Amino acid sequence: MKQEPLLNKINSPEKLKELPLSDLPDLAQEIRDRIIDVVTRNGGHLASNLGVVELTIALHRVFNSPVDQFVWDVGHQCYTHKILTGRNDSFDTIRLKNGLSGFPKRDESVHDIVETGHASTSISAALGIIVGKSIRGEAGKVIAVIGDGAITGGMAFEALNHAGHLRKDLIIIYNDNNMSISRNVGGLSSRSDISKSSSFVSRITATRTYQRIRDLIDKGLLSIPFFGYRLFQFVMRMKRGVKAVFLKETIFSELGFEYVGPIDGHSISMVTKVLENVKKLRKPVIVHVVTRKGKGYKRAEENPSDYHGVSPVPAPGDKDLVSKNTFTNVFGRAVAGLAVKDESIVAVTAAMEKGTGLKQFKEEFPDRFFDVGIAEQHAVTFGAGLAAAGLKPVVAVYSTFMQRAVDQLIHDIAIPGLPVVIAMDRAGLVSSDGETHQGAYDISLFRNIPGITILSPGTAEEFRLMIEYSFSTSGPVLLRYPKAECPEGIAGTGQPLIPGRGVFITRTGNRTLLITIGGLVAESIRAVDILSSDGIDIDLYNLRFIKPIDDNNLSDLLSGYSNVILVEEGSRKGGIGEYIAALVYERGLEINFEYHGIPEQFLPQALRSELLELCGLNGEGIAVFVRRLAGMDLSVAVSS
Ligand SMILES: Cc1ncc(C[n+]2csc(CCOP(=O)(O)OP(=O)(O)O)c2C)c(N)n1
Repeated sequence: MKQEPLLNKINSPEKLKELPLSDLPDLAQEIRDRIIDVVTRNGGHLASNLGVVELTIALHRVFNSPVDQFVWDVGHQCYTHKILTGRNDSFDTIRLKNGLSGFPKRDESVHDIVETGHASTSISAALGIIVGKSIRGEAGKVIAVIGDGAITGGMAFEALNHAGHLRKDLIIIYNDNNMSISRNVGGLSSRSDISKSSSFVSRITATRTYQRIRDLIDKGLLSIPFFGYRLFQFVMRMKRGVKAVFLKETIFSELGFEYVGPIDGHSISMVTKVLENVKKLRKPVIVHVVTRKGKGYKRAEENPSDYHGVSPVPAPGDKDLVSKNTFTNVFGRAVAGLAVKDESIVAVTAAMEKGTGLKQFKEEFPDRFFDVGIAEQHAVTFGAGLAAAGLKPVVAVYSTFMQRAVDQLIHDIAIPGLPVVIAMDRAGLVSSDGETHQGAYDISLFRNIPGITILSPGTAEEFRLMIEYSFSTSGPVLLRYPKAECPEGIAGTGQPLIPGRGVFITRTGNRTLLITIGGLVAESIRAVDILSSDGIDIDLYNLRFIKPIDDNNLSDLLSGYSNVILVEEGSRKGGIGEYIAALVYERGLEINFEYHGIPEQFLPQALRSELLELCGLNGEGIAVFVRRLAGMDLSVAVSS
C-alpha cells in the first residue's frame, strides 16, 4: 500500500519536530519533488531552493519559528521554509497572480519576518531585529541565512562589521555553494571541495593539520550528547587557538564572530547537531555550510547557472517569454558588435551576466568583461573609474537594482560628466517577482540629475541606434528597456537620433495625439490599430528621449493638437508625463493633456502582460484612455 506523503502531516514547524529523525531524508525528497514539480510549471528559483532543503529542515527542527526568526537573504531560497510553515497546500500558486510570493512576505505568514528580493540585506535586518528584541526584552534567536553570492554585496560587509562590534548573539548561516547566479566572484567565495580550494575561507581551513585537528574535535564534540555545550565552548577556544597558531585568524573571527565550519549542508544530522550547540552561544557566530546548488536534480546540479531561475511555461501567445528577439538579446548582440570595432568598449555587470545579455560579450572579450559580484554601487563607480581612464564602459544592470546606486550615479558619474553608459534592463513592469523587482522608479529617480541623457528604445533598429549614440556621446547615458519582445521594422523608428526629439509613427493630421516611448511603443501601435478598426485615426509620436527633451520643439508640436495623451512604463508620479504637464502649463498651451503610467502603489506579482492590463497600459487600455479624453473630438474627426 502506498504510504501517505509525510508532507501531508506537516502544516507547521511543530509538526516537523514530531517526525522521527529517520523520516527526514524521505521528507527532504518529497520537498524536492514538490519544488521541482511546481517550479518547472510556474517558473522560479529552482537551483537555489534545491540546495537548501536539508539546511532548512534542520533550521526548523532546531529553532522555534516564529519566536526565533529567520531572515533569508534575497529570499529566493525560501521555498522549503514556506512549505514547512503551513503553505504547502498553496505552494502551487507560487509566483502566480494572487498566489504565494516567491519571496518572504510579512502578510503571508508570521514566519516571514523580513521582506526581501534584493541581495545582501539579511545581516543588517537580522541585527536590527536582535537589537530590537533585546531592548524590548523579548525572547528568541535571530538567524540570517546568506549565500556566498549575497555576501559579496557591500551592505553585508557593513553589517558584519557592525554586528561584530555589537556582539549580540546573532547567528549567520553562510550558505556556500560557490555560485552566485553565475560562478561567484572574489576572495570570500569558496569551493565545496575545500581541499582543492584556493579561496580565502577554504584556504585557511584546508591545510592537512588543521583539517585533522578539526575533524577530531568536531567528532569528539558531536558524539557527546550531554556535555556537548561545555565541550563545544572549550573546542571553540581550542579551534581559535588552532587557527591562530596554524592559520592566523579568519576574516570572520577578525570581525568578532565565532566561526564554525565548514560543514556539510546536506547532512541534516550534522547541521542539526552543530546548530543545537551554536544556539547556546551568547555571541555572534557564523556557521559555514557547504551545499550544492541544484542538489538532487541532475540537470540543475550540472548547470546551476541556467537553473538558478527558470521561466514559467509560457501561456499561449505570450511572446515576451518565448521570443528570441528580446530587448536583452538585441542589447547583447549590439554591444558585442560595436566592441569588435572599438577596443575601448568594456562591459560591467553586477552578477547578472546572463540576465543582462552580456554572455556573448564575455565570451568574445573576456579581458574587457567584468563581473563585480552583487555590488551595484561598486559597479557604477568602477565604471566611472574606467571612463576616467579613457575607456567606454557600459554597466548593465536591472532597473530595480540600479536603485542601489543613485548616489554613485550622481556623485561619481554625473558631476564629473563621465561617459559611462548605464544599460537598465527590466525597466518597467516585471513578470512574476513582485514588488521588489518592478522597474518603476528609474525615471523619477534619475530624470532630475543634470547633464545626463536617458533614452528608451521601442524597437530593435531604434535600440541599435541608441547604443551607438551612447558610446559616441561625451557624457553619461542611461538606456532603459523592459524584459519583453523587441519589435522590429516599425516605421520611423530607424530614423537617425536628434537629441531631445522623437519621431512620428503615424501622422494623419487630426486633433488627437498619443505620445509613447520604449516598451509601450508596441502597445501604443496596438491601441492605434484598435481605434483605427473603429474608424478613428489618431497620431502616434514616439518620444525616444526621456532626457533631454527639446522643449521648444515639443511645445510647438503639442500646440497643433486638441487632445494629447502620454503613456509611460514607469511611475506616473515624477515621470515624463509630469514633466510635460509642467511644460504645457508653463507655455500656456490650450490642450487637453492627460498622462498615464504605473500608479503610486507597489505592484504585486503577475505576468508583464497582466500588469500592463492592470495599469491600463496594454493596447486595449490605452485605446480606452484615448476614447475617454478625446471622445467628442474623435467623433468629429471621424465624421469630418
Ligand atoms: C541587489 C541585487 N542584485 C542582484 C540580484 C539578483 N540575484 C538574485 S539571487 C542572486 C545570486 C545569489 O547568490 P547566493 O547568495 O550565493 O545564493 P544562491 O542562489 O547561490 O543560493 C542574484 C545575483 C538581487 N536579488 N539583488
